[in-house]
Amino acid sequence: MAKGDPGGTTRSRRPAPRSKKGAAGSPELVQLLTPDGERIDSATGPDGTEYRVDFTDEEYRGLYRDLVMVRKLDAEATALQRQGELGLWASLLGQEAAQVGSGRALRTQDMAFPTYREHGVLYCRGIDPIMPLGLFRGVDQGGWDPNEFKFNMYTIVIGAQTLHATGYAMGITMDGKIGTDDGEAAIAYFGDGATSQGDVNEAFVWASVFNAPLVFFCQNNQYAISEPLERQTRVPLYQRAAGFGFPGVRVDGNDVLASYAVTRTALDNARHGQGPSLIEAYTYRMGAHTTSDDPTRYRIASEVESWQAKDPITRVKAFLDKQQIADAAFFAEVDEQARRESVHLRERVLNMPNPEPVTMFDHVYPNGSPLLDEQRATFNRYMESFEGSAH
Ligand SMILES: Cc1ncc(C[n+]2csc(CCOP(=O)(O)OP(=O)(O)O)c2C)c(N)n1
Ligand SMILES: [Mg+2]
Repeated sequence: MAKGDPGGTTRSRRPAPRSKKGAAGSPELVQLLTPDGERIDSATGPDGTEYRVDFTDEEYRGLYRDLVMVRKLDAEATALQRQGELGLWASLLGQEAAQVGSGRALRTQDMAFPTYREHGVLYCRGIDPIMPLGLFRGVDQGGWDPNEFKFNMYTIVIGAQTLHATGYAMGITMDGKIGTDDGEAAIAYFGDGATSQGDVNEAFVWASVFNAPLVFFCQNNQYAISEPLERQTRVPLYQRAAGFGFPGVRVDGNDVLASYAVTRTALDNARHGQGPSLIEAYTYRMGAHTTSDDPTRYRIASEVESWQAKDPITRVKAFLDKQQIADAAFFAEVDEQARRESVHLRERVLNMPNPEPVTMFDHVYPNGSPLLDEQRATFNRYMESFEGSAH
């Protein structure tokens, strides 16, 4: 999607379709685009909030392009891992709408705290998509500047980033950067499994009692590796928020429009001093947990097929097509761009230089440390011991 402020302007708009409370099959789910590509004008959340989006045709096309791009780049990364070029990859397949919708809802000044799967949000923040591949190839530790892009480093420790985000958001308040349209907010991404972690529950408490400008964005992809959702909770996850004293909403995470709408509203509420909220993006991990996992060991094919019918990209394509917002030439051009960029990504990954082993001691502390200097010297002596040998 083009840079700017999608949904926030008043250029040529589509006429309003119907309005709806909840969505088909689930009275709790905020949905603005059905799996068949039907637009719903507005949807009401559990606390009565009305959600709607107001995009130009160009912005709709931009969202479609984002979704196709992130899926294609992700597929390329999976292929690279299969060919031994990455150590591991955590695919976002199936979660594109939750990530692009929420990622595009962030304003420039907002800070995001990802897990290890948020390649779509990373893309929306304008970070070169090769960055996480360097991390999973083991040639660097991520490589992007969190402050420049307002996107923190990937976090593998489940739930830890929710505490980092809470501290950051409390800092926003202490700096007096809330209360206006230009105010700041933070968003913490985590999974359904992470909700069972102490860190996440502690983050809920702290964010709540300090009224932190923070959006907890839980992508409920139904699994924590092989553990299904029913092993994490007896109540819908968004309802947990009530016990901590802030609002929660469940959104159709395969609907890019609804994901955008709920995230934009939650962030704007936070920046205006209304405190934290929880978004449960109800979605499905279509692929394996990571390339080290075999999901056929713990879930049945018919379940996967039932979610294929709710594909996040197919429904946007159907909508664009039905509304004649895009034609065959546009779809072909997007596919071609995605193909070109994935080839380019592959070429660049294969040409990433291998770092000197001793560089692992760099960047640990900004100003170094005597202990690390000693370890570096020991390591250098160890490496030198191989010089002249066949190893
Ligand atoms: C503190 C901690 N415990 C265990 C793990 C191992 N682990 C890695 S991913 C994962 C499951 C996470 O599931 P979820 O929060 O639903 O996120 P998803 O991978 O589905 O996006 C676990 C248990 C870890 N990385 N960190
Ligand atoms: Mg999960």
